[in-house]
Amino acid sequence: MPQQMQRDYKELIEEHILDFLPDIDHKSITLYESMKYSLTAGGKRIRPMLLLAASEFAGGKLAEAVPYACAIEYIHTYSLIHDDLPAMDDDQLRRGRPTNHIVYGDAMAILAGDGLQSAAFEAMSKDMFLYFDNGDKLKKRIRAANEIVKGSGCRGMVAGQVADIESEDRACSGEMLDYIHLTKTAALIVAAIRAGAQLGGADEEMLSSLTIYAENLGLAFQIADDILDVIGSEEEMGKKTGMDMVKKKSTYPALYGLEASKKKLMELTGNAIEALASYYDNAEFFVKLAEDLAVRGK
Ligand code: GRG
Repeated sequence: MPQQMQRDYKELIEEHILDFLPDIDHKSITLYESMKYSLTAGGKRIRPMLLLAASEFAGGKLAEAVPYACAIEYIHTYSLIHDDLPAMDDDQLRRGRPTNHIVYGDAMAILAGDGLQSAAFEAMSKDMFLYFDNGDKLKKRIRAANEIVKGSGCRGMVAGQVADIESEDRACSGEMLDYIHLTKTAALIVAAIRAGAQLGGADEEMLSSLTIYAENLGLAFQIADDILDVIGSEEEMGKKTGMDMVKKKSTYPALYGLEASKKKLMELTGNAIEALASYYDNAEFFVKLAEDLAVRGK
């Protein structure tokens, strides 16, 4: 199945990103405004794009994957809001705008994150109700939601955030650093791709190839982010750079140096692309996305 361009997937997400927020009582309008503020602040939409692309790649209908694509972006956005809080990274700038707690206060930012997380699960469960009498489609949806729950939860992204916080100011082994990256960052990327693949009905062989692609891309993504924190500009990143060193964070450049990190980024990108080599031109979207991310960190 030929894949769309990054631009097409992104447009679809921008069109629907607010559609799955629950109808909120006017008395809670600040909560809605706060969630909407971060959702429409201009993220790259990598995870929902990957979910849509994986679903199409596996033979699914694009429109049917949209609720799950938006759900994963809600979860990602909640994680960024919470990560920026004073109790975590204490950042003032995100996606080129003041962070959620700077605009709405700490309490509302915590609640906006909570609200986005539950909205994600409401979006997916509401979609499942539509397929209650279609066993095959319902199973695909349950499998997709399960990938997202696992990737974002306490063996995935949340576990990674914990390990990241606990590694601050400490000497960190290469093994621990890989664990942090694989959980904090790669787990949600793997979840996006596997959820899309499950929705589209991928067989075991395709699921396994896509998982290898996703793990390599997820690690590469974090290493590129670490490199850009050293060499990138605030304008390019939409957030303050150079903070990993200030906060003595465990990163690839800190542990291995900049050149070795760039080499690792290229190696992981190559591995990701290689994992989908047998799908030839059908994997064009995935290949281009991996290359584009690698170029950012070059
Ligand atoms: C608070 C449970 C919890 C988890 C936070 C996502 C995260 C975990 C922390 C953010 C800090 C960080 C640098 C994480 C690594 C993943 C990453 C590079 C996130 C930014 O993702 P992009 O670049 O952001 O896709 P946009 O804004 O484009 O969506």
